[in-house]
Amino acid sequence: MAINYQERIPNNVDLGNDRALQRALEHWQPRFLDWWQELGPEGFQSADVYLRTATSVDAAGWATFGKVKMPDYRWGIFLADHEQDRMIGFGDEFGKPAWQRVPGEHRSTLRRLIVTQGDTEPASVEQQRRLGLTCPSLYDLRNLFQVNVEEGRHFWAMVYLLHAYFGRDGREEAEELLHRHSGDVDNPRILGTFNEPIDDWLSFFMFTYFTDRDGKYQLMSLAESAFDPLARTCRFMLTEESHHMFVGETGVTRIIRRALEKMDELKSDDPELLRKHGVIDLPTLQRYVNFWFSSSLDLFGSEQSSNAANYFASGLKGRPDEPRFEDHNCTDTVEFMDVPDGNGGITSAEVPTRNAINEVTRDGYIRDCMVGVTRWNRAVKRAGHDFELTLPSRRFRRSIGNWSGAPTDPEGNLISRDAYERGLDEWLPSEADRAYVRSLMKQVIEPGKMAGWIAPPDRGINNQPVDYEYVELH
Ligand code: BYC
Ligand code: FE
Ligand code: FE
Repeated sequence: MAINYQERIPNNVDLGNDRALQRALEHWQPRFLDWWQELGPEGFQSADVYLRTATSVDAAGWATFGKVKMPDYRWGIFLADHEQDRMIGFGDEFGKPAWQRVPGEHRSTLRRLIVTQGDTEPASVEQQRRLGLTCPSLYDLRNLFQVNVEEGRHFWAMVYLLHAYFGRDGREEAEELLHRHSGDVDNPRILGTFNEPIDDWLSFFMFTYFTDRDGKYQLMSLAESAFDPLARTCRFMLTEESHHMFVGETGVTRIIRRALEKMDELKSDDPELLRKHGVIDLPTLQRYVNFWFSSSLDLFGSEQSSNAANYFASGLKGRPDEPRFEDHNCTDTVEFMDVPDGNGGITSAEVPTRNAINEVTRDGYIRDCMVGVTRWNRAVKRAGHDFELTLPSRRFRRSIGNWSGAPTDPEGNLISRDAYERGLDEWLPSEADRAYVRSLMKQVIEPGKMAGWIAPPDRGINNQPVDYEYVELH
């Protein structure tokens, strides 16, 4: 297959003059397209979708809007602009020049980090592949597809690094990324959350709010990497990530708005009554928050991690916004954290900062998650209701780290296993909740129309009206 490189694969990595990379991509690209057809958005491959495409990294090119069929989307390869004389910003190599090639001693660790990041991108597309069939509006359908094609591009971004810097091993890993599948019992995606099904739009908005935000924090950590091509790749990915979280935050805002309207109309906050009128009650929303927040917290890894310490020491992975910290060495400091003492109590552990990097990153993430929750609560309060959404404790329902398997309530109090098992029915979406939410999922595709459980957005995309035909179905 002949590829016209500048046209077909927009890039700023001089792909047109890199024969080895061309050969690797020529082999991989048709397999990517097969994967997209098979496991990408179901039922919409021939629709014209109003999409943003990155054609360059400058202000004029990074967000070019137009209607395209998704299989014709131009998945490009972009690195943020090269920074002259960039220095390593943390760890044992602090102040030395950033690496333009992969140092032999870090090769396998770096490859593993890139593969783990790369694995999540196609996983999310697989998780979301059937959502188009139940979209609440054309506006939302378009946003789903925007997220999907950009996760596809993030997949390309990691495959580019594997192809360009890791030789044969890298090419093999790039193949494997197409073979693991979300939820596959024999060959699942690497990280837990990316094997959870997303078969309703409430889960989609929760995922883009909570799980894409893990993406933001992991990309910020990798954007500090001493391996300059990885840092620059992640910096550009972050520009796209903010739209994904916007979709999640505004999606939940619109669900709340609709619920509040109904509560006013009915003069009631009775979940049963609200359900009869086809909206999502706030306690149900809280249970979905509990599920997706706790699941996403696990993605940061263990609170005490020698892996994280090694990444930091060797300069592979820093902390989000590393320049904001005063100490970039972190050999003389400790962090304190609560851990279960093994006898039903809680004790404080002193952990060398380097080993606590995952927890430091998680702290920033939790603060960032709170911002939207506070905004949601303000809307509820302004409407005159006293319901408050909360984030559960970071100890709640964890499967990774110190609190893994420790039975706690959402406030983080250790409780008996029995009480925990019983509590879960009330704290997490029940089968009945899921069935109810699923029952609302009916496709609405008339331009400007919204499903009854969600309010319209404040504005359209790229200054288009809300009733613009964002997706043309044929
Ligand atoms: N599930 O010391 P530990 C995104 C493994 S999201 C399963 O605790 P470490 C996106 C770990 O690999 C961002 N396994 O933690 C969002 C290790 O295995 P080995 C994705 C897990 O090593 C939405 C062992 O447990 N990017 O982009 O510091 C849509 C002990 O490890 C989990 C990244 O994650 C888990 N939750 O790992 C689309 C960045 N957690 O070595 C996209 C790359 C840990 O013992 N990954 N393990 O075999 C990393 O930086 C790190 O590997 C982790 C933490 C953040 C995952
Ligand atoms: Fe991504
Ligand atoms: Fe994303």
